[in-house]
This record gives sequence, C-alpha cells and structure tokens, in this order.
Amino acid sequence: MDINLLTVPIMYGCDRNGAQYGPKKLREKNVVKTIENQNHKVYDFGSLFIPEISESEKYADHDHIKYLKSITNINNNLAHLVYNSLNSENFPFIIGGDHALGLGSISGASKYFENLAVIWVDAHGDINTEETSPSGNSHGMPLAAALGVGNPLLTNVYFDGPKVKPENVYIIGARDLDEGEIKLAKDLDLNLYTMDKINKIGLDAVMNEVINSIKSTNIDGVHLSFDIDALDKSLVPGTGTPVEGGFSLEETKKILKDLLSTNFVKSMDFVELNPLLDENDTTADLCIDLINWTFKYLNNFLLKNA
Ligand code: B3U
Ligand code: MN
Ligand code: MN
Repeated sequence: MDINLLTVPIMYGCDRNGAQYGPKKLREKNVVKTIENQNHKVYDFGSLFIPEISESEKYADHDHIKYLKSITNINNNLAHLVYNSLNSENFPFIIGGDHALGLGSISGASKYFENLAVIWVDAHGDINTEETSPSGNSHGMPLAAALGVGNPLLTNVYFDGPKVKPENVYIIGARDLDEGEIKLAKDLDLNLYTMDKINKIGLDAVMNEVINSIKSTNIDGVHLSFDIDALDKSLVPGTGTPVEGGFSLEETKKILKDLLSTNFVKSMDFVELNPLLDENDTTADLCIDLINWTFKYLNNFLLKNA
C-alpha cells in the first residue's frame, strides 16, 4: 500500500540530546528501502520543520512543561500532515524523535476517524499532566493530552478538546508509571495492560482481549503508537529511558504482527531511538528489523469503516 513517511526530529519532549537524530540514523540504515522491499510504495515527506530553541528558553512558555509552545506548534503541524495523509488513503508512518509527537499523530487521526482507538505500546504510560509530571518533559504527557487532560495548549492541539475516548485507549507494556498516572488510568478506566498483568495472564490472552475488544465496537481506525522502550532495557541501549522487565524481541514481534494483520491499524508512530546513546548501532539495527517486520504484516487494505 502507499506509505507516507513523516519524520519528526525532536528532543524537546524528552530534553535529552540525541533523540532528534533518530530519523537521520534510520534513513542511513535504509528505512525507505526496507519498507519498499515489503511491497509498499513510500512517499518520503522528509522531516517536519523543528525550530531551534536554546536551553535557556526551555521554561519561557511555562514554569514546568519544557518548550511548551514549540511542542504545541510541532504537533499542530504533524496533525495536519497525518490528517491529509489519511484523507488520501495513505498510511502515515511517523518516525521520531521523542514521544511528544504522539499527540500530533493522534490529533490528525482523530479528525479523520469517527471513532478512533489508540494502542500505546510503551514501558511508560505517557499520561502525565503539568501537575503529575515529575520531569516537566512533555513526552510523558501526550496520551493524557489526547484524552483531554492537562494543559489547554496541549489538549487543544489541532482542534479543541479530547481526541480519543478513554474506553478506546489501550496501553500495553507499562512498568514505570508515576503515581498520578496510575490514578488517572484508574479514574478514566483506561485499558491498562501493565507488564505485571501481562505476566500474569500471558501475552496471547492480552492480544486476544485487545483485538476482540476493538472488533466488538464500532471503532473505525486504530492509531498504533510504538515506543521502543517497550522492549527490555537489555535490548535497547539507544533509548533515553530504558526500563527492566520489558518485552523480548519475539514478544514485540508478536504484538506487532497481531495488531498489523488485523486491518484496523491505519497510522503508526515509531519513537524514542537515541543514536547518541546507542552501542554499535544495536538499537538502530533492531529498529530496522522491527520496521521490516511491521511492513511485512501491515495489511494492504485501507478503507474507512472497513
Ligand atoms: N514518567 C516519567 C518518565 C518518562 C515518561 N516517558 C518516558 N519517560 N520516556 C515522566 O517524565 O513523565
Ligand atoms: Mn513513550
Ligand atoms: Mn517510554
């Protein structure tokens, strides 16, 4: 099918130098050819413009959320590209950069689909707000903002208000949640599959549950947001906040295969590679392996309400 490659070289959301080089590294590793070799046509839209802001201006817009206005602008721009891409019946594939971009992707997809679901595969929940975030890093907030919770500049990206309903949010692989995140997930009754829960009931059961749940509603599109720190710490040295007790490569591939062969996934983020932290490109090579796998299983049938 036709893939729109959108790359977003940001690190303002994680405040850690290097995450902005993810797209460049993956291009050097022939990410475009990798996708094409799985029989897709790739329209490479290049990288989104990212304004240069000095460290000293980090708190110019807000006393806790770093680089707030730039994050908002970048997400507005990304949302529009994602929306246009879906409108042309293409598959937007968004490479980061840090996970703050998830808000823009979801916003664009939300404008296109009547009833969007979001599957967030991540060691973290990314459902912090300005009140609950320990770091002020906005890559820990995009999913909360998409749910309409948090700073108004974030919750009103692209269009005012929530982009996804709580019952349509699935978080898979979480094992490093802040107190406020645990509370929000509970209050909103999100579909939260922590690593503890996955270890208890098994990954097969989890994937069946998620897919059956999506099939049993009138969800017309799924945005898959994939953070490479969902994988176990030992496998991803080249990411900013690796966490122990994560997925093996085999488990990750099962998750991707199960989701992508459903025909529900209509857009996808692939985030948080930091080439400056990597060891001999092991994480970058793993990313290429996972992207190759993703596009091998991506179902070629992209129709609204299909
Ligand atoms: N929950 C913490 C840490 C974090 C979130 N996302 C990542 N790290 N990658 C926070 O800062 O919100
Ligand atoms: Mn994340
Ligand atoms: Mn994460």
